[in-house]
Amino acid sequence: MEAKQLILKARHVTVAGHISPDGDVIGSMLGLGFALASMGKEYVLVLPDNVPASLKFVPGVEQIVEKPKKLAATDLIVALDTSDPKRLGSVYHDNLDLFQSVPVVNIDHHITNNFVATSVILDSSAAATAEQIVDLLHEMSVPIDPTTALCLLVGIVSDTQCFRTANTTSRTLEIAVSLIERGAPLSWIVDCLYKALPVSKLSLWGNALSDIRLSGGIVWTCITQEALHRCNASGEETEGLVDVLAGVKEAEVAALFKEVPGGSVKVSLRSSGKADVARLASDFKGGGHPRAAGFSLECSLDEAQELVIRSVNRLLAES
Ligand SMILES: [Mn+2]
Repeated sequence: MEAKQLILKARHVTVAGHISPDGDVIGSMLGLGFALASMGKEYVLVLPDNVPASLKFVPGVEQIVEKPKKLAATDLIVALDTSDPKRLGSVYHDNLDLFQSVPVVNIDHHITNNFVATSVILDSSAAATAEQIVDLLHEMSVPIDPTTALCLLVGIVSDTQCFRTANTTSRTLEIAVSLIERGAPLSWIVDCLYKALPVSKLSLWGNALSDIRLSGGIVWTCITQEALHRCNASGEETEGLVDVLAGVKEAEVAALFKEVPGGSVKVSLRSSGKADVARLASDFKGGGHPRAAGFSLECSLDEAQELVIRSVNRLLAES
């Protein structure tokens, strides 16, 4: 059965998002949630992590159940912006029986998608999952009210970094226009997302940027646990730093290495287009898009840098 039929048929829908939630997954979850409410359906929104403080401005965000223990009975699970069930974290691992027994719809735009579900809507040409939700609501003839439009525009603005990424298409802009026409306040959203720099974040970035390295076509830097403590910054305040590195003129690939407690390193990669970093990320069991991808390594910061810089060099030589 198709996704829209599954949604139209369900009375109670569980909408799930991915670990390290971003503006796209939160905007998409809330946008779909408000639409489900207007269709007279019961729903619950669940995340395996906390909503970052920077996204608390999105209307309805208090409805999101963070790190639920066990999911309640439901007719349908909808996993958003999630390329792999593992990206649902504990929401998936602690509810395997439920995932086996009810239909699952996956709506995603990552080219590395390998989600096996009852119905998968995969559109790697969509700049954001929120864009896909707009299409789905149109297909189901569900009207989009101003609050729903706002949430969905948050998803599009944040995944395209304000309509600047390479996957921003004329279709993305058309959908954004339709949301603005339905009452979504674009400049307010942009202010909420981008005029919101805490000093701790800037001092962390300053620290990391003063230690920037460039070799071959790669620019990179690291965030240590020690720097996070010293700057009084939270782990989520590294969000966006790799995109600053991606603006470096001399580099084809930008990398950010973030030390995680417990002995692992989170690697975020950006490419100016020559090298496909999604390919490299999938070699390391991660995922993403050709120009933006990430993965984790169980090793020290030094080892991670050595391994990744070598792999990126090889990738650049091949492309
Ligand atoms: Mn997304």
